[in-house]
Amino acid sequence: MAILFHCPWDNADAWLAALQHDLPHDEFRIWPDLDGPDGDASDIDFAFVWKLPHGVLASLPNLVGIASLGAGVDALLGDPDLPRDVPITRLVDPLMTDRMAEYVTATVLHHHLGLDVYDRQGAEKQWQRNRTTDAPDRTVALFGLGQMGERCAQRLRALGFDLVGWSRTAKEISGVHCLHGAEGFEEALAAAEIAVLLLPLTAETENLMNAAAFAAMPQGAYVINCSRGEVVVNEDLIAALDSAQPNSRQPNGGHLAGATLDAFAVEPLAPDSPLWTHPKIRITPHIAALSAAATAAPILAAQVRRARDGEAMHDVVNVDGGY
Ligand code: OXD
Repeated sequence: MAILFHCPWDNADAWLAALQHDLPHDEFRIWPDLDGPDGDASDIDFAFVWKLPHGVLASLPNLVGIASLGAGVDALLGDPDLPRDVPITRLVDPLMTDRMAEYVTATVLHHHLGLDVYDRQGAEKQWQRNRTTDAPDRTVALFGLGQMGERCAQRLRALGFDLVGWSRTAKEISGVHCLHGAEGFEEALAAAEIAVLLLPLTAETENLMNAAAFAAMPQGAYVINCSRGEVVVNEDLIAALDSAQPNSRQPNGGHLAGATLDAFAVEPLAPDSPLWTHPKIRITPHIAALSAAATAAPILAAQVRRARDGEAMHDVVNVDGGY
């Protein structure tokens, strides 16, 4: 059998080598070559893909499974010709979950300790100590309570932060005040001194963080987007960062104190995007939870074996739910 592989990243060769190591008897067909040296598309029964052009999966008549090479599946689900009867899995790798938790912890601490403000003061050679807040007095709200949200909660709880969590449906996580649904969303926003976005991109989450949501957050709140660019309305974010606050104790005014953004609707972020140059926005190039070939390959190989043996695969996406 053959596996279709499409990994438009700079380390595609490392991925292919790791996958070939874990699936030594498979032939890998690298998009756009669906036929291989002497076969055709009907040989392909599995696809390991990231941002494959729409319609390709529908042209594979013998597919038994599709695996995303990343945690998110919105690009796959956005294919209007997606074969609805073939199970799709998201990549759930404990290494990626740990990487996300490290990124979120570092970014929360950076703002919590006021290092973002000291960076700006330093650029002006300004020696000034600012008011401090202790972790139990700082509320971090995690929007999205999947595996990554839960791991972030564990790490932040260990540091003593007050934690609120929000998800579409009810969840329970020890040490986290869990909220859900539309009413819970308002309560979570009102508490969110630091909002961490870990939501999948769905019809409900697109543009969720808009002017109304930012206005509902406390004065001086900070936003960390590790989900998808489309979840945040950038113009509204910039307006909330720039809004005049004459009585504010924030050194640079604005309803929001700042934002760290790791995901964008179009990547790479365009050079002329105003997000690059905004003094209160830090950009990272979608690195919060990078997937790693060495740990992902055995996970993906096990999914292939399950599908070929007629067993249910793990971490199967709910196509109608969008994640
Ligand atoms: C993602 C990833 O889905 O980086 O964003 O895996």
